[in-house]
Amino acid sequence: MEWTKKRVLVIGAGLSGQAAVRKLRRLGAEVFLTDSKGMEQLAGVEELGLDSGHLLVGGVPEIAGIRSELIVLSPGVSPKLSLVQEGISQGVHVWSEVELAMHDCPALCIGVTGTNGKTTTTTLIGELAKRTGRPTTVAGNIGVALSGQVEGMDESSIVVAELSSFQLEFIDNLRVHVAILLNITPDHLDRHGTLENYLLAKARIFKNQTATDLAILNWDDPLVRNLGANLKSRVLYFSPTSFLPDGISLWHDQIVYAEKEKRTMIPIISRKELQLRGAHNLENVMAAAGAARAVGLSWTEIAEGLRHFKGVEHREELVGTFEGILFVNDSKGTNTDAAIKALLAFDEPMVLIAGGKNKGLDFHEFMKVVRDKVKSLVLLGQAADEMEQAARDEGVQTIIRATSFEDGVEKAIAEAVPGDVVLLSPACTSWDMFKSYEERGELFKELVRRHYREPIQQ
Ligand code: UMA
Repeated sequence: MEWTKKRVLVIGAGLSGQAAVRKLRRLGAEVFLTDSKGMEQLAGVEELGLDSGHLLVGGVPEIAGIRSELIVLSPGVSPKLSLVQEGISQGVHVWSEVELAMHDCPALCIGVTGTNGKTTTTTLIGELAKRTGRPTTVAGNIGVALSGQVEGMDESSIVVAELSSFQLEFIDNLRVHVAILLNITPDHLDRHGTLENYLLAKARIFKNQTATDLAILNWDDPLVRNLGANLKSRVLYFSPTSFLPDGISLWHDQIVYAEKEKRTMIPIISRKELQLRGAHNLENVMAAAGAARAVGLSWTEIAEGLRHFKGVEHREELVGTFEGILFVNDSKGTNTDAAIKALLAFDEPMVLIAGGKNKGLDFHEFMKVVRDKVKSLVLLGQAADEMEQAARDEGVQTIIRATSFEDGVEKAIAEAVPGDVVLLSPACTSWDMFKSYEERGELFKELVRRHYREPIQQ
């Protein structure tokens, strides 16, 4: 593609938008950046060095005045935005930032999508891929924009990309050589409208695969399993609950790889050797093992990597045990399915801190699990009223309302006794009170540590 003087409009000036601007300018394009926020609310934009004619922040500019040939859309910007709609109606191409990042990158791309487990799986694959000795980059929805991370990579390099439905919605030629779809449960319905649309966006990860590529799919999730029949690529299924004669699955307590044609079954690792807790983590481990095998690691090397992996921050992260109470930070649990999985990973009596900004989800199924697993529910944030109503409908006994995040943590500590778990797993985004789930998780850890001053055991 000829980039010199190509007029490109980047929408959204967050991590993705800024990384896109830097890449486009390196390529020689003429870049316009817009954001609904004003300069005073945007960090890092000044350093991009765009002049006032190209920095169109604090409102929505007229598409006609820009005459852009390409729009690069930040993932958090809805395609329903008038600017995007006008562009599309005028035949302007729309790319997501990941398409721009990868369009000239010759590296092997491993992409991970799904509703939950993406970050754990992406991180784990990154750790495993590094064991091949090949240059490896981990980026994408995980919190680091892909643009800028993949420069200088060649055919021998590996890019491990966490890909969200928002990013996949606007890919064009992005080819994901090893594509993983972990699971699908309702999420981001405020953006996609229906579960079907959300699934369609996720399934775009397979769009440009060829017969030599690999799709790794969850056999136990019918929506995911059914996609396998219509893919151009080879399919590897995994099942965390039952034995598969072809694929990666569970045989008693062993994770095994079986090949029907060769009549072989290779034990990979016993689940007891894994440091990750919870049945859902088996999905992540199995998918990651399949991807690692596809880039040439032996099963023994894979087992070694799996044995060492401790998990990721803000995802069922063990903060520490203070006065006999275990504190768990699952700030990344931003939807009901993730929060349910965190609840099911612990057998101890539990105090749950939940709430934040709802993503258009119904809380009733979640509250059934809360009723069965949780002794006290502390609610906070914008969604607290809606959550309390669902909790009452489902018969949750002890519901406590907090006036702030700090108040919520103090109230949760007051409810807990030695032997309990205090779990932050909000089932909501953090965006009503924080910039990100990371900021929320950091504050949770800090408040807990501050309350106890010194940990009794870590
Ligand atoms: N904006 C507008 N107009 C709009 C909407 C937003 O101008 O109509 C502007 C905002 O004012 C803001 C900018 O767009 O300045 C933010 O863009 P963004 O929301 O795309 O945020 P980025 O900082 O670019 O971060 C994005 C991902 N965020 C989202 O998808 C919401 C990050 O995933 C990702 O790590 C990052 O790109 C790098 O790839 C976060 C996330 O929450 C972790 N993802 C969702 C999830 O995992 O559930 C999908």
